[in-house]
Amino acid sequence: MRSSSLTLGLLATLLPTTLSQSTPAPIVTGNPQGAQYIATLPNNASLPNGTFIITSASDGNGVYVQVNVANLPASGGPFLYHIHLNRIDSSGNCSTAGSHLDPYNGTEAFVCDDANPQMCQVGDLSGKHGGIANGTNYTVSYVDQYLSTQPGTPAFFGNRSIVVHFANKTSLTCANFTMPAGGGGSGYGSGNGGAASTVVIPVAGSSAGGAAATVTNLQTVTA
Ligand SMILES: [Cu+2]
Repeated sequence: MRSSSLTLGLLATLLPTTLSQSTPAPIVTGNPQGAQYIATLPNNASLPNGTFIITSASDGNGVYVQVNVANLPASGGPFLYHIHLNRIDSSGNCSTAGSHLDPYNGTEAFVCDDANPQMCQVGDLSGKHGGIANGTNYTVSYVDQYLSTQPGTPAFFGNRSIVVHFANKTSLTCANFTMPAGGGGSGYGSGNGGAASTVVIPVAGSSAGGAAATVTNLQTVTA
C-alpha cells in the first residue's frame, strides 16, 4: 500500500517530462467544405516556379494537396518542401519563414518516417509524402490527414508559408499561402494580394477546433 502512493508520486513528477516530448498529431476532422489556400512561387527564370494548392478533403478529414512545380534544378535534390510558421516578408527572403509548422513538437532530429506520418512535423510535407527528384517538372497530389483549413486550430496553415529546399535544406524558393480570389464562398473579404498578414476568420458551422487548441498550448510551454 505504501509503495503504491510512492509510485503515484513518481508518476506525477515524470509526467511533465513526457508531455514535452513529441506527441502524435491527431487526424484533423471537420475541415470546412471548399476552403482552399494557394501558395504561388515567385516567377524567377533561375528558380522553380509553380503552385501548391491545398483544399479541405471532401469528407472534411484533412486536406487534399496538389503540387505542381516546374523548372527544378537538375541536381541538388531530392528537394524538400515544408510549411513554415511565418509569412515571408516583403523582402522575399525565405529565411523570414522561420521554423516549421510543428504544433505537436516533432523534433528536427526525429527522422520523419512516412509509415508513421502522425509522428512527423505537421508541416513536413515532403517527409510524409516524398521529396521532389532532380528534374524539370513535378506534379503530385495526395491527402494529408494532419493539416487544418479551420483558422485558429493548431494545424491551420492558411496564414503561413511554404519553402522549397535543396536536399541539404538550403532554401530554394518560397511563397505565402493566400486564398484564391472568389474561392470557397465563405465570405472572405480580401483577394490574393500580398498585404494579408492576417487571415479573416470565416465563421463556419463547426466548432470542433476548440478542444485541440487547448492541448497545443500545453505542449508549447515545454518545447
Ligand atoms: Cu523547410
